[in-house]
Amino acid sequence: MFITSKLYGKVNISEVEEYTVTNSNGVSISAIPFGATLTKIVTPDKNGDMADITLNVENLDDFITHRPFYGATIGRVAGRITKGHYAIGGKEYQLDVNEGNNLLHGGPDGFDTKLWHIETEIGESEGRLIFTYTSPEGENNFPGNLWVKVTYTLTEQNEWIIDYEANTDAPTLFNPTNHVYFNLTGDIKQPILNHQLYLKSDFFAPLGEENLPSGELEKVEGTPFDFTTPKQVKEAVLSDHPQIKPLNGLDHPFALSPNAGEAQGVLYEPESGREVTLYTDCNSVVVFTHNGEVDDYTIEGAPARQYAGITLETQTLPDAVNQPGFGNIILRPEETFTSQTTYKFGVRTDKK
Ligand code: G6D
Repeated sequence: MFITSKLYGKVNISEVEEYTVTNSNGVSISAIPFGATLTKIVTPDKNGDMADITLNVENLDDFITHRPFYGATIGRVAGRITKGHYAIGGKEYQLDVNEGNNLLHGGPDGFDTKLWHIETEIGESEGRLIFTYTSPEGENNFPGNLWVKVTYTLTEQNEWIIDYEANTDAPTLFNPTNHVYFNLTGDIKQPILNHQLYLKSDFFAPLGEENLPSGELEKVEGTPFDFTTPKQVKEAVLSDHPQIKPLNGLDHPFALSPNAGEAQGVLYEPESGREVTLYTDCNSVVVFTHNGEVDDYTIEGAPARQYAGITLETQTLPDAVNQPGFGNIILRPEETFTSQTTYKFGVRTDKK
């Protein structure tokens, strides 16, 4: 297990290094302190060939200019907050909005736009990248100062473990996620449509106007949202379901009932044999299938293609502060927020 670093880019006069943790299997994760952003995950396929299984921009300037969220830590609140507005105990709060009248992914100056502090730790069987950031009172008009720590751990068992920890000095909101996009083929020119997905989820959250959750939870049974038995992603993404057709794919929260140590999902790609197993203590995972080509920047000489990656964004159900029954994202001064998500990388030699 070892950690290396190299110059990745510059933010004004600040140099930004990319840190890479590599284990004895040759599996590695790379990340940068800008946005506490994951930039690469390299794993073997069934022939032992190594490749980066994530979608990301090629340089920091594109990341800063276009804010694609690829691999970024998202916060204070992932997803959308209706009209950027909420009330706690009768007190109303108005946050900065950045997608029409709504707040998306933490607002105009979300966590992905910030330069975090980074420390590294190396042990026998684990390597850690420890990111910290202080979000000042009033940032994106959120109340309270917020101290956040996000730790990326790579283990010898090929797990990327994300630990979140946060404290505040006034009641505020906190619902982070990581916006990693997987493409297990190792080639972002290949769509993720033939990836196989399993989700231990019996309900999904339908979206209404402006991609805001309707507040309902609908059974997946009998719909393209049913991944309780593994199936190809394209069976949902290319369906005519009224929740999918208008979006040209998935962009939906799936409700989870997590039990410690129990897999909540598996993403598998048969040609490479690569799989990622998801564990989390969150009550949902947002699956977004990169539903349109993005030509604001190029990756490997071409625009980021439609279906170039698929996210598994673990979090509390979106807009929870406004949707009864979606969970609690209020963080109070007397509390410490902790949450853990693990992506475990593996390979299958058969083609099942
Ligand atoms: C779009 O609606 C989707 C979001 O879910 C996604 O996170 C973002 O693009 C990158 O806004």
